[in-house]
Amino acid sequence: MAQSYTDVRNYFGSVNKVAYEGKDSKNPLAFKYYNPEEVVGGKTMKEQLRFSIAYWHTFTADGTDPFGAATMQRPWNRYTGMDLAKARVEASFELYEKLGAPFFAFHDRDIAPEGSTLRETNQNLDVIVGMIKDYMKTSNVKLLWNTANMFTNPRFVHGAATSCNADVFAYAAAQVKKGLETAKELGSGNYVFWGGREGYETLLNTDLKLELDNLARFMHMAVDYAKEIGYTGQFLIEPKPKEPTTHQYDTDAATTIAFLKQYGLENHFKLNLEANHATLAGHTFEHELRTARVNGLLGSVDANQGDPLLGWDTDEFPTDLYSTTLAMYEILQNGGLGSGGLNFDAKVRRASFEPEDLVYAHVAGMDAFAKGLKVAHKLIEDRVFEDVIQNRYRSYTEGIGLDIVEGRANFRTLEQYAMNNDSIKNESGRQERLKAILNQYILEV
Ligand code: XUL
Ligand code: CO
Repeated sequence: MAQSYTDVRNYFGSVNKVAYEGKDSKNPLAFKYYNPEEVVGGKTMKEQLRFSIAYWHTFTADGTDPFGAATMQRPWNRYTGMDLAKARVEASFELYEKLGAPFFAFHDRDIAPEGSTLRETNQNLDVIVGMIKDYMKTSNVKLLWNTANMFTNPRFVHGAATSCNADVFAYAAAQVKKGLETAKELGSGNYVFWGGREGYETLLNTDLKLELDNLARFMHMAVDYAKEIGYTGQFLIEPKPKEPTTHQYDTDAATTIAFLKQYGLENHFKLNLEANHATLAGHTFEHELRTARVNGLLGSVDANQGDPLLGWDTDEFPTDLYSTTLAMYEILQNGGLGSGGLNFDAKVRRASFEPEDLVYAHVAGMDAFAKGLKVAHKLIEDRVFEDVIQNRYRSYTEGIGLDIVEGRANFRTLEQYAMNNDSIKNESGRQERLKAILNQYILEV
């Protein structure tokens, strides 16, 4: 344990280090499926899952919503200002260690309060980054990613890199510059861009082309600066279709990939995909992961889930085994997440206000992904879907199909073929049978 900066030494006093007890355990503070050292698919679960805790939801958020005041009981809230920031660091490392979480993630403004000038804000940041660095020396916890909060302060009312106001663009650049220095200082594996206000409310006052060009200019400047200071972590963009803006430019995986390719950024960025952002975009989580994967751009995951009855980003802890299984299927097929991980961008419900709820929530999410990993691994090992898919597309492995994929066919040769082939036969897609098999695996693995 590093030096104590406050007089509280134990913020989660009633909680011991969470241990794996197996699926029959009734202990709410034990893992039922997540066994960090168990090997699944040639790596330990810890290495496969690379769990990360989100600073903003777990240590900074207070439970306010658009209709109600703060509800969260947080022992560190007895402090204010920089003392509060320091207490949060202590509490955070206590929780990482108790949960055995190997990573964490933060926005700059989660960890240190803004001062009255940018210079003062950066000084606050330096103090807390120094403290985090100290804690990292004596723990095994690493920074999965950091990012800049360029959406809370009123200066970002029209956006950051896509603001109509060049002074805001400059401020945002200064903020990301500092963020990249922080990433280097703390050895962050990745640096994330989530453009919460990089979008628009109405086209009636928006120069969409200039805003997109400026966003790309900003990203190129970030790439250049990282190179200049020797920061070698992976850049990630996190798509979301809307909220807080009506239309966010990085709408979904496909739109973001098109943006990266349009502006020559595709070799510098990958995607950080969030389950609830996928569903807000009208996609499944696995659709987003697959789209990134087949384009070689799957970088990291914000693990959570939305509520199908609510239309907004509820950021619930992931407990849906179908979703975690199909997500892990994509991640395993991707050969893992490289420097990325599964970051719980998830918050306890406003009514789950006790500190212990934070532990229950993470245990639930970690177990749900551990089970998903095991099921997905077995599905892949047994080639359940691979064999079905291979067989379904077999017409492209010979004859006219092979001519198509190998570039020997054209409209003339295809017309000739079709003219002589009036009895086309299709086969069933067997969707219901496949879903029943998926159920069997989830229930039995
Ligand atoms: C917002 C969201 C962010 C990003 C980081 O919906 O997901 O917390 O993950 O800015
Ligand atoms: Co997120």
